[in-house]
Amino acid sequence: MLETDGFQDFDFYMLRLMAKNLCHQGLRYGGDNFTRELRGDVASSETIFGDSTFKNNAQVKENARMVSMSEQTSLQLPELDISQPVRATSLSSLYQACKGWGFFYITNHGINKDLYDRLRALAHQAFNVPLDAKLKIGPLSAVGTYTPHFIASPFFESLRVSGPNYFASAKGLSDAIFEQPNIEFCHILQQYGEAMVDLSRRILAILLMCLGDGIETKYYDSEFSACHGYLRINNYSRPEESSTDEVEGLGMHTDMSCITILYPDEIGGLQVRSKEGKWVDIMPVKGALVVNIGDLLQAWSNGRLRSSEHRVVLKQTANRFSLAFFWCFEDEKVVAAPEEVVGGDGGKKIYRPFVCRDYIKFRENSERGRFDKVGYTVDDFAATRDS
Ligand SMILES: O=C(O)CCC(=O)C(=O)O
Repeated sequence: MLETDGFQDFDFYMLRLMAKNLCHQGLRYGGDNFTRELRGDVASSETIFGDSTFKNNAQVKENARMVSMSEQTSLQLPELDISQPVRATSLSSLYQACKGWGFFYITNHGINKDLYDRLRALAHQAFNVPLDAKLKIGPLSAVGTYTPHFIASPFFESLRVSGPNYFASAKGLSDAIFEQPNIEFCHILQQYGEAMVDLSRRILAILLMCLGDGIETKYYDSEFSACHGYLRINNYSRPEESSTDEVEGLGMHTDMSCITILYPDEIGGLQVRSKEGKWVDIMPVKGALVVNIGDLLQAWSNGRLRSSEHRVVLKQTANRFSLAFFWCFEDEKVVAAPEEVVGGDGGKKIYRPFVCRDYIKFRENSERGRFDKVGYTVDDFAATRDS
């Protein structure tokens, strides 16, 4: 439960909470440059919210300027046909992509376009209910499945649906926000959730093959069979004022998953940060889903598979929509790279073993790490001192 500092008025509290978040951790939606700007120029949360709406103030323009200043190019990533048995050449290019960028595409994934279109339409209805209804499942509720605007970014809101029973989770959400029962919403999310679980298992098995002969056979069941997943439905809205500048819709972060499967829309805007710190576009590819490595698999693979910092920039006036499915170790899992996996990298363990729950707590409890945003990553939490 969040500490309310004794404020009785919920709206006022939410504003303070948002402002506090923005100030304390230097804008999860703003990136490094903007962090410095904000800390230097804005003395208090009152300054941010002192006048009318946030969307029209100078901070947004400044944020847009910062995003535009970054150098951007786009990236060619391998497309893995997940419907076919994997070939040695595919494994090799997949491994290179995962080592270098932590991102790749999958094709022939079996997610029917009609299913996606229907899910998108129903999600649109869900985001369009009055804010009061959404806040019934917001950050101050027992479930916390709705993240309102201004928590992760002024332009971002999301709904979370968790497994293993996606129907039940979606029902809890839909009963709270829709006036009438919406069973179709629950069925569609169940179908999507179950398809994602199946895909996650297949992708993970292939990624283990990348780590060496016999790794998948030896470790898939013992290490990964208790994984679980949740879906985050992301809705991005542009600031109202028309501008050609880009704004950051979701700030730089790494995912606290083993892998994440993203169904982006056609608009684009996802960017990955290179090892040298440059932002590079990951363009949507028709019919393909985007997969990225999360912190837990980076740690388990002894850093051989990279969990990259990424973000979303809004380049067009249209709203943006995405579905991000996070496939994670169970909370009580001790994450430790096996000797054979470490051996492939010179034999030195670069992370100490840690309990998954402790890492999640570390991210959630630190101002800079909360809401999945970067500031702290698994490197800050578990890297061995001499690595
Ligand atoms: O919307 C996107 O393209 C990316 C979403 C994302 O990074 C996340 O939900 O963690």
